[in-house]
Amino acid sequence: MATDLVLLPGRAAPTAPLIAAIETLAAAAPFRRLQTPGGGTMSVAMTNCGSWGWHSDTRGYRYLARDPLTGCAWPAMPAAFARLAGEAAAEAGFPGFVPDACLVNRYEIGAQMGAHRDFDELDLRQPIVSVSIGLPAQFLWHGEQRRTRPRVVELRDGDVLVWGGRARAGYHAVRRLTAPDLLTHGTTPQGLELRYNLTFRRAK
Ligand code: MD6
Ligand code: FE
Repeated sequence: MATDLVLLPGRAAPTAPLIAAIETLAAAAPFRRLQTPGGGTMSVAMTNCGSWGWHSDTRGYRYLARDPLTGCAWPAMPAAFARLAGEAAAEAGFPGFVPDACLVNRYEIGAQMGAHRDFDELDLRQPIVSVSIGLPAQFLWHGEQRRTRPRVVELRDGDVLVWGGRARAGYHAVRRLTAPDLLTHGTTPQGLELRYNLTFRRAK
């Protein structure tokens, strides 16, 4: 794995309490499929919690203090989320990480995320902590150039990926989510037929 891209396998397990918290916050700030600046619709549904929420529409990418769907502030970040993110960052070598934004991604079967860089935060010395929940996914690390053939990182339920330093500005993507292989998985975690990803950032 690239330097400064640190996988903490199972660090967020068990994920049932995280799923319950996601369902609670999604009741206040519903999942929605955002428009891309180019006019397309993302296949991943998103919502946020914390002081800032990541948003995309035809005007571009940015952080907003209020949910444009409801006009309300984003739901507060659960204390357990902030603690998990801070502890995982410290274990990966980034002490003092205090997230003010948590983007919640929901992938149904068939959803994917194209290659991108996370570049909308003010201080790129701050890491990102990413928590995977539910179905496994293949995370694709391209690195400095979008066209570089990616390294594949399998992200499973409860895995935490911490990302910072020289890796912070790298291109990455998530391969199209496929139906679980019942031979290798038996049943899906908690019967979840989808994947959630929490990405904790310091936006401002
Ligand atoms: C995902 N994650 O895992 C999408 N970005 O569903 C990301 O785009 C991401 O996991 C920056 C840092 C970590 C990530
Ligand atoms: Fe990203």
